[in-house]
Amino acid sequence: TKGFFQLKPTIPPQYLEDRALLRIISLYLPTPLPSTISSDLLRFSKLVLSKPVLGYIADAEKNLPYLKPLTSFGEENRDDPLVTSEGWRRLQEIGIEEGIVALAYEKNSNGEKAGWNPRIHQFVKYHIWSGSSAIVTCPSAMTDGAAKLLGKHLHDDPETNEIFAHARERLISRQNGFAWTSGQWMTERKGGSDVRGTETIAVKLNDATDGYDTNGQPLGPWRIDGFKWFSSATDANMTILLAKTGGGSDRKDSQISAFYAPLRRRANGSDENQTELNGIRIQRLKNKLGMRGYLIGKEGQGVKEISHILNITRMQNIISAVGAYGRGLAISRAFARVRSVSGKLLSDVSAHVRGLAQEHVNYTAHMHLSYFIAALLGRSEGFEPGDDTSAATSSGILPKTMEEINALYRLLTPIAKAQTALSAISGLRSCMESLGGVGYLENEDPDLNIARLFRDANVLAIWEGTTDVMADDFVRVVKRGKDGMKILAVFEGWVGNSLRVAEGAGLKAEAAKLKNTAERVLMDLRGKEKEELAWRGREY
Ligand code: MFK
Ligand code: FAD
Repeated sequence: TKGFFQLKPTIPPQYLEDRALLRIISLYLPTPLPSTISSDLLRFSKLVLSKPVLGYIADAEKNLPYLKPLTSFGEENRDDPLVTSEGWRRLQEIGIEEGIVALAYEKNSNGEKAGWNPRIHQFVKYHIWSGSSAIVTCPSAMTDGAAKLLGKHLHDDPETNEIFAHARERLISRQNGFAWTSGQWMTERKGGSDVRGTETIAVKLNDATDGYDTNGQPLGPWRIDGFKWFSSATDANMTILLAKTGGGSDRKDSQISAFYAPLRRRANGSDENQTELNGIRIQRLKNKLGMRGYLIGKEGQGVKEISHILNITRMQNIISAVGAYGRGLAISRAFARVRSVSGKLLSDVSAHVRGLAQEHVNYTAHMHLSYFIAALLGRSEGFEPGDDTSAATSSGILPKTMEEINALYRLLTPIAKAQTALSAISGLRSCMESLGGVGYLENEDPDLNIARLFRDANVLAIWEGTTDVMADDFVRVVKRGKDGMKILAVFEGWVGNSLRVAEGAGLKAEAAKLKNTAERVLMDLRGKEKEELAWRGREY
């Protein structure tokens, strides 16, 4: 206990000191910021670094989920064999209460105008949450995507309208106990990037009475059998999944369709909260089905349907990446303020500051790309520019027509998903190094644990589509007939506009460099065949 001990760095609330985040707020939310939002963001910035929340993270990290397939008497545990930690559950509850999903929906769904872009509001809060969430943001991302998808099918079919509306109401709720989370089951053993090899089969049953649980609750007329290889939120209340319809996975005429399935059904009893799994067996936390569900949309349109989720979860992935990066930099800054080398604080060592400055530039650039896309998402969901007074709207940096907004959102999401994930991983690695040996330790202070942020960031480049799959997606979009050419024209317009803004801001050399790259990429995209481009997608 004698000798030197390093003073512990203190991370200030992010709302007070993350300049990139503050710039995003001043650009995309009204000025002055409504006091309800600013006081909420300040309170939340303190909450995420508070002792109880840090304790939940530590608990969730230490007590990993496990399966209890049998009861103490050797019978199959039909209630719920999955056991999660208290910390994980509390973090999920905090996310729900704080509206990490709900914020995107609550104003618009009441027909009440928010006066600001709800997606920006949601993602600013999500950003602050990201570094303390122990990745409960994964189920919340899928929940958001599922709410969006079900919201598109509320008036399709009298058999499902009420069921989808009921599920959606729970997905966007802030009320713990009532609120639901959702999974997203696409990946199977044959492949996750390419889901065409899906082996899970859905068959419509003739006997409607089969589709109810013992309490008369509907479970769905489709019986779904198969094996899902990954399921991130196995504790979720429902899932959206892909399965083949039309006679079997090997038949040529079978096609991929999307399904909604409750994961838990009410058990035979009066207790409203007592549930059992909906015909699912969890193997090694891998799911074997035999469940019941409802078709979403038309048969054969499964990939197209589930892409509504992908375009939300990828956006959430983007904010997770920049959120974790932002937290890592906050830790690096805090450390530099208290750690001395050769008699100087690190914050006064020019080489160290230069390294951090480079990371901050990179972080800021990715923040701007990310929130630009978040703004597009809000606009594509019906937020009108006339509804707000933000600097972004008055400066005209956002496109005006719905066609441009949708096209840019479609094209920029995969690019940013791949790019922010890779940047956050490499940036967090630098942040680790900036703390020296302490950075590498899975240390006991969850607020300073950059190693955890780095470890968790690595999955951001894999799930929701790997880097090359995002590159492939980008190429597919621009090479898809007439629509692709239109999207490319919008992209070209946006690049041109961005270059003009850069030149106007005096960044002439940078703009010239970017222009060269942009011209080459655009020429390739116009002139080359899809096959020629696919392998170069990563470069773009
Ligand atoms: C903490 C942050 C959180 C995030 C949560 C993470 C939890 C983890 C969850 C997962 O990892 S879930 C699994 C995620 N899996 C993937 O992301 C799969 C990656 N692979 C792809 O994205 C492939 O490109 C794809 C499976 C979509 C390819 O399948 P296909 O059958 O070859 O698709 P195709 O033919 O390109 O598209 C079929 C239709 O869907 C087309 O419409 P049309 O029929 O009208 O032509 C496409 O335009 C449309 N489509 C595909 N992707 C789309 C899309 N439409 C809009 N947006 C998209 N992204
Ligand atoms: P593969 O598709 O076999 O990919 C292997 C390699 O091939 C990769 O490097 C990839 O980039 C490359 N590749 C594939 N296609 C192409 C192409 N067209 N061009 C160039 N290169 C290509 N999935 C779910 O459905 N639900 C979940 O809840 C879920 N949770 C997950 C949680 C975790 C922690 C992880 C790690 C994964 C999860 N996944 C989930 C699965 C995830 O989405 C897949 O792992 C991912 O999409 C990649 O699929 P794959 O593992 O089959 O790899």
